[in-house]
Amino acid sequence: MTAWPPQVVLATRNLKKQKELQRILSSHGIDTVVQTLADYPDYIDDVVEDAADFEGNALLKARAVHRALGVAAIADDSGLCVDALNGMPGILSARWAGRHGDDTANLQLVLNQCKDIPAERRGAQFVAVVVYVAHDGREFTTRGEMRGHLIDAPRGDRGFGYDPIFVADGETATNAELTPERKDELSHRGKALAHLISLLAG
Ligand code: ITT
Repeated sequence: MTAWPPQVVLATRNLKKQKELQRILSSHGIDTVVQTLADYPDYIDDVVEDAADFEGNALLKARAVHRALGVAAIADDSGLCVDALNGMPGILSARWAGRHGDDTANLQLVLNQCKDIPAERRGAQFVAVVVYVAHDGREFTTRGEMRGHLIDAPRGDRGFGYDPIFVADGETATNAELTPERKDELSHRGKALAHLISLLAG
Protein backbone atom coordinates (compact mmCIF):
# COMPACT_ATOMS: atom_id res chain seq x y z
CA MET A 1 0.00 0.00 0.00
CA THR A 2 1.45 3.34 -1.11
CA ALA A 3 -0.45 6.47 -0.09
CA TRP A 4 -1.09 9.14 -2.68
CA PRO A 5 0.79 12.35 -1.72
CA PRO A 6 -1.00 15.72 -1.35
CA GLN A 7 0.52 16.76 -4.66
CA VAL A 8 2.28 15.16 -7.59
CA VAL A 9 4.11 16.81 -10.49
CA LEU A 10 3.02 15.65 -13.92
CA ALA A 11 5.98 15.81 -16.31
CA THR A 12 4.22 17.78 -19.00
CA ARG A 13 3.37 21.20 -20.34
CA ASN A 14 0.25 19.80 -22.03
CA LEU A 15 -2.49 21.29 -19.85
CA LYS A 16 -5.22 19.23 -21.52
CA LYS A 17 -3.44 16.09 -20.40
CA GLN A 18 -3.15 17.51 -16.88
CA LYS A 19 -6.87 18.32 -16.84
CA GLU A 20 -7.75 14.72 -17.75
CA LEU A 21 -5.39 13.24 -15.17
CA GLN A 22 -6.73 15.51 -12.44
CA ARG A 23 -10.31 14.69 -13.39
CA ILE A 24 -9.67 10.93 -13.44
CA LEU A 25 -7.92 10.91 -10.05
CA SER A 26 -10.72 13.01 -8.52
CA SER A 27 -13.36 10.66 -9.93
CA HIS A 28 -11.62 7.83 -8.03
CA GLY A 29 -11.82 9.85 -4.81
CA ILE A 30 -8.12 10.78 -4.81
CA ASP A 31 -7.64 14.42 -3.83
CA THR A 32 -3.99 14.72 -4.87
CA VAL A 33 -3.33 17.99 -6.72
CA VAL A 34 -1.75 17.38 -10.13
CA GLN A 35 0.79 20.12 -10.85
CA THR A 36 2.66 20.51 -14.12
CA LEU A 37 6.03 21.91 -15.17
CA ALA A 38 4.25 25.24 -15.69
CA ASP A 39 4.12 25.42 -11.86
CA TYR A 40 7.94 25.23 -11.77
CA PRO A 41 9.22 28.08 -13.96
CA ASP A 42 12.85 27.38 -12.99
CA TYR A 43 12.67 23.74 -14.09
CA ILE A 44 14.76 23.18 -17.19
CA ASP A 45 12.99 20.62 -19.32
CA ASP A 46 15.88 18.99 -21.15
CA VAL A 47 14.38 15.53 -21.57
CA VAL A 48 14.75 14.20 -25.09
CA GLU A 49 11.95 11.70 -25.66
CA ASP A 50 14.15 9.32 -27.62
CA ALA A 51 13.12 5.95 -26.20
CA ALA A 52 11.81 3.25 -28.52
CA ASP A 53 8.40 2.91 -26.90
CA PHE A 54 5.77 4.59 -24.69
CA GLU A 55 7.13 2.87 -21.55
CA GLY A 56 10.64 4.18 -22.17
CA ASN A 57 9.54 7.75 -22.81
CA ALA A 58 7.24 7.83 -19.80
CA LEU A 59 10.10 6.58 -17.60
CA LEU A 60 12.45 9.25 -18.98
CA LYS A 61 9.95 12.03 -18.25
CA ALA A 62 8.94 10.89 -14.73
CA ARG A 63 12.50 10.12 -13.61
CA ALA A 64 13.77 13.52 -14.80
CA VAL A 65 11.16 15.39 -12.76
CA HIS A 66 11.69 13.23 -9.69
CA ARG A 67 15.47 13.71 -9.92
CA ALA A 68 15.34 17.48 -10.52
CA LEU A 69 12.61 18.43 -8.07
CA GLY A 70 12.85 15.65 -5.47
CA VAL A 71 9.09 15.21 -5.45
CA ALA A 72 6.59 12.50 -6.37
CA ALA A 73 6.38 12.58 -10.14
CA ILE A 74 4.06 11.15 -12.75
CA ALA A 75 4.32 10.98 -16.53
CA ASP A 76 1.92 9.97 -19.28
CA ASP A 77 3.30 9.01 -22.65
CA SER A 78 0.54 8.36 -25.08
CA GLY A 79 -0.45 8.34 -28.70
CA LEU A 80 -2.60 7.06 -31.51
CA CYS A 81 -1.59 3.81 -33.23
CA VAL A 82 -3.25 3.32 -36.63
CA ASP A 83 -3.40 -0.26 -37.97
CA ALA A 84 -3.09 0.76 -41.62
CA LEU A 85 -0.03 2.88 -40.78
CA ASN A 86 1.71 -0.05 -39.05
CA GLY A 87 1.05 1.43 -35.61
CA MET A 88 2.16 4.97 -36.40
CA PRO A 89 2.07 7.81 -35.41
CA GLY A 90 2.55 5.92 -32.09
CA ILE A 91 5.27 7.55 -30.00
CA LEU A 92 5.55 10.30 -32.63
CA SER A 93 1.91 11.35 -32.21
CA ALA A 94 2.65 14.79 -30.71
CA ARG A 95 4.94 15.77 -33.60
CA TRP A 96 3.63 13.71 -36.54
CA ALA A 97 3.30 16.72 -38.88
CA GLY A 98 6.65 18.15 -37.78
CA ARG A 99 5.84 20.76 -35.17
CA HIS A 100 5.42 19.47 -31.61
CA GLY A 101 1.88 19.84 -30.29
CA ASP A 102 0.21 21.10 -33.49
CA ASP A 103 -2.97 19.03 -33.00
CA THR A 104 -4.75 20.26 -36.13
CA ALA A 105 -1.83 19.60 -38.48
CA ASN A 106 -1.16 16.19 -36.91
CA LEU A 107 -4.79 15.11 -37.26
CA GLN A 108 -5.02 16.38 -40.82
CA LEU A 109 -1.91 14.48 -41.85
CA VAL A 110 -3.29 11.21 -40.47
CA LEU A 111 -6.60 11.83 -42.28
CA ASN A 112 -4.77 12.46 -45.56
CA GLN A 113 -2.64 9.36 -45.13
CA CYS A 114 -5.76 7.25 -44.52
CA LYS A 115 -8.08 8.79 -47.09
CA ASP A 116 -8.15 5.80 -49.45
CA ILE A 117 -8.35 3.19 -46.73
CA PRO A 118 -11.77 1.47 -46.67
CA ALA A 119 -13.93 1.48 -43.53
CA GLU A 120 -13.12 -2.13 -42.61
CA ARG A 121 -9.40 -1.35 -42.40
CA ARG A 122 -9.58 1.89 -40.42
CA GLY A 123 -8.91 0.30 -37.01
CA ALA A 124 -6.79 2.22 -34.52
CA GLN A 125 -6.08 2.46 -30.83
CA PHE A 126 -5.02 5.01 -28.32
CA VAL A 127 -2.31 3.86 -25.92
CA ALA A 128 -1.19 5.48 -22.68
CA VAL A 129 1.64 4.42 -20.41
CA VAL A 130 1.70 6.05 -17.00
CA VAL A 131 4.79 6.00 -14.80
CA TYR A 132 4.61 7.09 -11.18
CA VAL A 133 7.83 7.69 -9.25
CA ALA A 134 7.06 7.96 -5.55
CA HIS A 135 8.88 10.44 -3.34
CA ASP A 136 11.19 7.61 -2.15
CA GLY A 137 12.06 6.64 -5.75
CA ARG A 138 9.90 3.52 -6.14
CA GLU A 139 8.59 3.23 -9.68
CA PHE A 140 5.22 1.97 -10.92
CA THR A 141 4.28 1.55 -14.59
CA THR A 142 0.84 0.86 -16.03
CA ARG A 143 -0.69 0.85 -19.50
CA GLY A 144 -4.14 1.39 -20.96
CA GLU A 145 -5.55 1.02 -24.46
CA MET A 146 -8.73 2.14 -26.23
CA ARG A 147 -9.66 0.38 -29.48
CA GLY A 148 -11.76 2.04 -32.16
CA HIS A 149 -11.61 3.33 -35.71
CA LEU A 150 -10.89 6.53 -37.63
CA ILE A 151 -13.59 8.49 -39.41
CA ASP A 152 -12.84 10.63 -42.47
CA ALA A 153 -13.60 14.15 -41.20
CA PRO A 154 -13.22 15.67 -37.71
CA ARG A 155 -16.29 15.96 -35.43
CA GLY A 156 -16.63 17.57 -31.99
CA ASP A 157 -14.71 20.12 -29.99
CA ARG A 158 -14.04 18.43 -26.67
CA GLY A 159 -10.87 16.61 -25.68
CA PHE A 160 -7.66 17.26 -27.60
CA GLY A 161 -5.24 15.80 -30.12
CA TYR A 162 -6.77 13.16 -32.39
CA ASP A 163 -10.08 12.96 -30.47
CA PRO A 164 -12.20 14.49 -33.30
CA ILE A 165 -11.32 11.69 -35.76
CA PHE A 166 -11.57 8.68 -33.42
CA VAL A 167 -14.66 6.63 -32.54
CA ALA A 168 -14.20 4.08 -29.75
CA ASP A 169 -15.57 0.55 -30.14
CA GLY A 170 -19.26 0.46 -29.15
CA GLU A 171 -19.71 4.24 -29.60
CA THR A 172 -21.05 6.33 -32.46
CA ALA A 173 -19.75 9.68 -31.15
CA THR A 174 -16.13 10.67 -31.62
CA ASN A 175 -14.01 11.09 -28.51
CA ALA A 176 -14.39 14.84 -29.03
CA GLU A 177 -18.19 14.50 -28.80
CA LEU A 178 -18.26 12.32 -25.67
CA THR A 179 -18.82 13.84 -22.25
CA PRO A 180 -15.53 14.06 -20.34
CA GLU A 181 -16.82 11.42 -17.91
CA ARG A 182 -17.61 8.97 -20.73
CA LYS A 183 -14.23 9.54 -22.35
CA ASP A 184 -12.53 8.81 -19.01
CA GLU A 185 -14.51 5.57 -18.58
CA LEU A 186 -13.35 4.31 -21.97
CA SER A 187 -9.99 5.93 -22.43
CA HIS A 188 -6.45 4.60 -22.49
CA ARG A 189 -5.59 7.23 -19.85
CA GLY A 190 -8.57 6.30 -17.66
CA LYS A 191 -7.58 2.61 -17.80
CA ALA A 192 -3.87 3.21 -17.14
CA LEU A 193 -4.70 5.38 -14.12
CA ALA A 194 -7.26 2.89 -12.78
CA HIS A 195 -4.52 0.22 -12.90
CA LEU A 196 -2.09 2.55 -11.16
CA ILE A 197 -4.61 3.33 -8.43
CA SER A 198 -5.18 -0.36 -7.71
CA LEU A 199 -1.43 -1.08 -7.84
CA LEU A 200 -0.76 1.60 -5.20
CA ALA A 201 -3.68 0.39 -3.10
CA GLY A 202 -1.76 -2.92 -2.98
P1 ITT B 1 4.20 15.67 -22.75
O1 ITT B 1 5.17 14.76 -23.44
O2 ITT B 1 4.81 16.96 -22.32
O3 ITT B 1 3.44 14.99 -21.66
P2 ITT B 1 2.80 15.68 -25.25
O4 ITT B 1 1.51 16.26 -25.74
O5 ITT B 1 4.04 15.91 -26.06
O6 ITT B 1 3.04 16.15 -23.76
P3 ITT B 1 3.06 12.83 -25.71
O7 ITT B 1 4.48 12.93 -26.13
O8 ITT B 1 2.66 11.74 -24.77
O9 ITT B 1 2.57 14.17 -25.01
O10 ITT B 1 2.16 12.79 -27.02
C1 ITT B 1 0.83 12.50 -26.92
C2 ITT B 1 0.11 12.90 -28.19
O11 ITT B 1 -0.79 11.83 -28.54
C3 ITT B 1 -0.75 14.13 -27.95
O12 ITT B 1 -0.10 15.30 -28.33
C4 ITT B 1 -1.98 13.83 -28.78
O13 ITT B 1 -1.76 14.25 -30.09
C5 ITT B 1 -2.07 12.31 -28.77
N1 ITT B 1 -2.97 11.86 -27.70
C6 ITT B 1 -2.64 11.27 -26.53
N2 ITT B 1 -3.72 11.05 -25.78
C7 ITT B 1 -4.77 11.53 -26.48
C8 ITT B 1 -6.15 11.61 -26.21
O14 ITT B 1 -6.67 11.20 -25.08
N3 ITT B 1 -6.92 12.14 -27.15
C9 ITT B 1 -6.41 12.58 -28.31
N4 ITT B 1 -5.11 12.58 -28.63
C10 ITT B 1 -4.29 12.04 -27.71
